[in-house]
Amino acid sequence: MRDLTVTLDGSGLRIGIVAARFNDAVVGQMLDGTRARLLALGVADEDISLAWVAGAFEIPLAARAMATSGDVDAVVCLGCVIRGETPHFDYVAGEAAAGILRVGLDTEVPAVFGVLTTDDMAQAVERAAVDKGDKGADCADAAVELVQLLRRLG
Ligand code: INI
Repeated sequence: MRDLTVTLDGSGLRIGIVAARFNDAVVGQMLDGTRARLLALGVADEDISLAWVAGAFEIPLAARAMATSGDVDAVVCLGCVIRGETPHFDYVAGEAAAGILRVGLDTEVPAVFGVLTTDDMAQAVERAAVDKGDKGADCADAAVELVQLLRRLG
């Protein structure tokens, strides 16, 4: 069997982050986790670009613009949609997920889905906090891994 596992080496990579301001306390935790892990993987701080948007629904368009700019190798999309806080949870969460997936497939620039979809704020904090679930760090790993895997697959 040919093993295509890649090493998580972020040196020289340029990573874009699109972060949604809605539920910014949670998203801020994920942002901290993403940035810290990218630096730990060797990404230079000046090669990390951050753009804020209003909510998760706005993420796909901004992510697409970043992906097609030629300035980044991957886009990490960070947001938090809480079921209890909106009757249109399914639309916001579903369209954000579908849109972010499309960005990756259409542009071939990895777009990582770091949008928490939870029933309540406690679940969101549990998954986002750097000293708990550290979802932001997972997104950094996913971005670097996918860039390296696509390079390897040619
Ligand atoms: N946006 C979020 O990122 N999270 C939410 O929980 C949320 N709620 O609860 O509605 C939310 N709504 C805003 C939406 O993403 C857009 O910004 C807004 O509809 C304007 O297009």
